[in-house]
Amino acid sequence: MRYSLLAGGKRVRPILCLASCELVSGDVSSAMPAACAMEMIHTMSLIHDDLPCMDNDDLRRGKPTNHKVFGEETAILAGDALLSLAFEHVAARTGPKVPADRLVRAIAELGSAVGSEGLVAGQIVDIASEGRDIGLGELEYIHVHKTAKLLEASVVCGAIVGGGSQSEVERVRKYARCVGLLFQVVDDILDVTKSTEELGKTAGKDLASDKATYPKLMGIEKAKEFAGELVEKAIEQLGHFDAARVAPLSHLANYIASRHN
Ligand code: GRG
Repeated sequence: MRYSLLAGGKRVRPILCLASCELVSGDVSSAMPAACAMEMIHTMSLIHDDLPCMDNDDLRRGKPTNHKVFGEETAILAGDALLSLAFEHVAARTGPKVPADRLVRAIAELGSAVGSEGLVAGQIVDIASEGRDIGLGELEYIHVHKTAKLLEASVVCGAIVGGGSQSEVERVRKYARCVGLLFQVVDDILDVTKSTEELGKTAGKDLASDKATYPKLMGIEKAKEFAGELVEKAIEQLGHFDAARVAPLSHLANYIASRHN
């Protein structure tokens, strides 16, 4: 559990959770257990995604994958235990300043982001799409569920724990939906541009591979335009909030749009 959780990574989900709590003028220390839980769930999904029965990857965050080091049985159990610890951590460690009804709402958000309408839904459709052509609608479904749902839960839980009103929570949810999709569109663009740079080739890895990606389905220029529209739409949602508190989330949207890894 420690090996994968502490292996590095950008920590985008916990940062989003804390920034969202700050946006609604909440006490950031109250959102720390939820922020850590997001990273635990994200890490468990990476451990399971890398397994031989899933993507069968050897490297993650620049290190050998969990199952390569500890074996498949331990990797599965480490993932299961991280998932369970995430819920225990939020429930047991969120301080008494957060009213119980808010805590329960945050835990429900977390559960729905992970289960059969969240990460698992995205993964199962992704697996079912292997070896056949898919369109933009199905690609979006996969990314919304595999990637955007947990980003959404991170932002929404930060706002709930921070004491945001219902309308504030719904605004940050819209922000997160745009940022979640943006995250994946940029990932797909980076796959093309990075492999083009690394290999010195004109066609990037993903344009050549079978996997459906935004650049492959809409072309690289249109994918970049789409990313630009998503950033604008995300930042638009922040217009309603205190301008002095908006900077972290608006910079994060721009960071996700312009990141290089
Ligand atoms: C939840 C029970 C349960 C199972 C999980 C395996 C699985 C089902 C879902 C796969 C989810 C997955 C691996 C989605 C990809 C998400 C993604 C964009 C990963 C990369 O995120 P970054 O770039 O990575 O934030 P770092 O390493 O920086 O944290």
